Amino acid sequence: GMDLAAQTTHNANKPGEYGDAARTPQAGQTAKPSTDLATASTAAEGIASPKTGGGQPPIGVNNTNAPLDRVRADSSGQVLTTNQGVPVANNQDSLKAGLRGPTLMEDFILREKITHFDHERIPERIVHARGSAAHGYFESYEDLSAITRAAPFAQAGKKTPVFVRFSTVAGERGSTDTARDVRGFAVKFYTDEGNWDLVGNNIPVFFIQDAMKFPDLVHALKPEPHNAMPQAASAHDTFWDFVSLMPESMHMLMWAMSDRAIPRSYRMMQGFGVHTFRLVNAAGESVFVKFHWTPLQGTHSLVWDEAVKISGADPDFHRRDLWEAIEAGEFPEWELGLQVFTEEQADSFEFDVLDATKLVPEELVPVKPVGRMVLNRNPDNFFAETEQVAFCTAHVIPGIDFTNDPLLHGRIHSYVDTQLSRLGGPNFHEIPINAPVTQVHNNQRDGMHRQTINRGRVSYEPNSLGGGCPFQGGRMGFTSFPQQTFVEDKVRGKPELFADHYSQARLFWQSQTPVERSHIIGAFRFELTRVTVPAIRKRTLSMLANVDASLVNAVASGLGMPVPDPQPMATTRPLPAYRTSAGLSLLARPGQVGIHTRRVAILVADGVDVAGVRTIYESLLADGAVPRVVSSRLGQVTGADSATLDVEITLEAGPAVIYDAVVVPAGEQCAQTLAADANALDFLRQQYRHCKPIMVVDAGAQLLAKAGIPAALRDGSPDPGIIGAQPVDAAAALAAFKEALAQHRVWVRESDPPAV
Ligand code: HDD
Repeated sequence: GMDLAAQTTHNANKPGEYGDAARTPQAGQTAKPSTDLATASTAAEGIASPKTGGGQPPIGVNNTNAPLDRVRADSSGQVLTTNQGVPVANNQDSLKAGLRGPTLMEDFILREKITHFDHERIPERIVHARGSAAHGYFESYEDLSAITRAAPFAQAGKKTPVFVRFSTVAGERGSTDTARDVRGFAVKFYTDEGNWDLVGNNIPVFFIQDAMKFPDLVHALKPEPHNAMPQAASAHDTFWDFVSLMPESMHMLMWAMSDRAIPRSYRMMQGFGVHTFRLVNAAGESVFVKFHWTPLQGTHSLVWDEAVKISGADPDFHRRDLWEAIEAGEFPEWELGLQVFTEEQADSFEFDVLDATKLVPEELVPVKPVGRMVLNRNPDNFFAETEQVAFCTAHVIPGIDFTNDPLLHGRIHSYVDTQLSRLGGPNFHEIPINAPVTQVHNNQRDGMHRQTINRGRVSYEPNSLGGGCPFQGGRMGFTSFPQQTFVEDKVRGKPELFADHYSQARLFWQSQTPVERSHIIGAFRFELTRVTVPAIRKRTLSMLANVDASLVNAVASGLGMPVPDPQPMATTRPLPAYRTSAGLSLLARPGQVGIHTRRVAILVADGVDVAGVRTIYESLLADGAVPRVVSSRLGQVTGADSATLDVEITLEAGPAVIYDAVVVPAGEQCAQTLAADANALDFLRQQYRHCKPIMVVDAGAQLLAKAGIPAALRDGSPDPGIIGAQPVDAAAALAAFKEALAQHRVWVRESDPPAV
């Protein structure tokens, strides 16, 4: 098991880590207790949660925690020092020749402080600069040794610590979380056979087929080089210029224009390894595999207008959401699924599994659940952990191997290489967050910022002076799968099947519900409206014409353009005729997971039914939702019966878009007061427009009328998302409201253009 006490291996390079020395505070030091790993997350301590029972995080042992104690610093009760450990007497004033005299060169305390500050920033990631991360563990459901010798799958119930970083792709480090973009989903497994990084995205396919095109793709996507605009957006000329000349991007564009690219939360999105990988067992037998992460929180997205407004209201929306959920003990969880197939099966597919613009439909190869991943601890320090973590597709372990996907091969080079400049040298593997929990022994030496103090005179192999150590592992070690290679001419080119750019884009479109299709049309219309060159719009439409007639007609009409001829295809082969694949639709996925972590605003003013608010508040809280009392001003409001209620946030500071639903409680005077505040009326209009459940009690209904919100749908039937409660049936109304909240959105209300 991964129980630290039972751990026999220890990293000789880091002798203090597992020894008692690391756990016993030195005289005069206070150290964070690290022996009880289950409660190591101080933040999660003492917070009762239905998931965690008595306030304890689950037994998810995370043994990345103890090794990091070596480098953790806690300044409580400590004197301020320089980096040399010299106590500092005065941290306010520089050393001067007289109170009004010049600052002295000899002020080493000032100079050390400023010098370190001057170098605080490191280059941001060229892509995926904006991200958020958390610690946790992966637990295998079963022993998968029949198909892979990879350590995390060695036995049922085995736990492997992980560090997971979610990210956007295009935006810079300080950019908004809710931009329309692909999301990175990078998992570092600290296995007992070394680190394995599964560096995936929340979309199972990619824009391009060959790493040769990656710098071009990123240059086209990033802010344009002459004026550095736009930030964190693909809606500009250079991006669409490039992709419309690269029809292989069509499938990925369909996903990127869907609601997948505006997730409600990092906790509510799927993850994919994208490429076809190999699993290899101890006997050296191999199968192909695709990796899928499915969130237990359900898969949910924002609507575009909401995403835009959240960018202003809370640009850290996803970072905050992940952080707060973990602090509250609502540990996000994903199930890992594998699509396993043989090389022979792959040969029979109508697409090439080495083409990263294609997915393997679940109807062809079902997804087999093999384990779960729980994130249960926030980082202690953003820079040291989230910023310095280095994911590399080259980091594989025995049992996991590559295929000949040309995109993957370029990545194997790129990730290690980029860390050399981003993290400043070849020793980035020694940065605590990147260091494996297993032993590291080799003859690599020196370089910038070397931490390890290698002992002895031997740094070569073979050697006799070191007794031949470290020695080659042979069958114990990583052995590349001996895939047969064929003697062919050197060539720059692609297999024929790579030239089908449209059939899976069409499969995706056909698998979407009408609501999702309408959102995809809206996204293409928005992005191409921001494109200023008509020829680029036209060329993109000519690609869409190869996907679906209703799609291209709707987008063209939104742009006021005629539908052009379809772009000539790169292949003359007949395209495979897919029908639909249920798993590709977000809305078709089972998402009924209750109302945990759903944010509910309760709008109040003087005269509100305080007892009613308390009942609703406590009932929502009891089911794991996050209610907030919202009003025009902070302070207290006084109910009709002179009971008082604390306001938690204002309409200005916590606008509609950061909530999943709203309640307007009873109270005649309350409704009148709110009706005079345009912030309250805007709040309700936006909740309505974004298809969120609205509960109104008694006089609260007047407020909806004042905001111009219709109680009925266009066909005259009552809006199922507007739940009216009278005192007699308050309990039933609350139950109906929670049901609507669990569904997340009331799509039947939506229209394009919006009615309210
Ligand atoms: Fe990449 C970062 C995912 C293609 C080169 N990539 C990066 C991250 C993710 C992905 C999640 C952020 C990791 C983190 O949180 O630190 N990238 C993908 C996926 C791809 C993909 C799923 C296609 C299947 N990437 C790709 C190609 C190349 C790169 C083809 C280059 C040939 N990616 C990089 C990089 C980055 C990176 C430049 C920037 C920062 C870093 O690596 O550490 O090396």
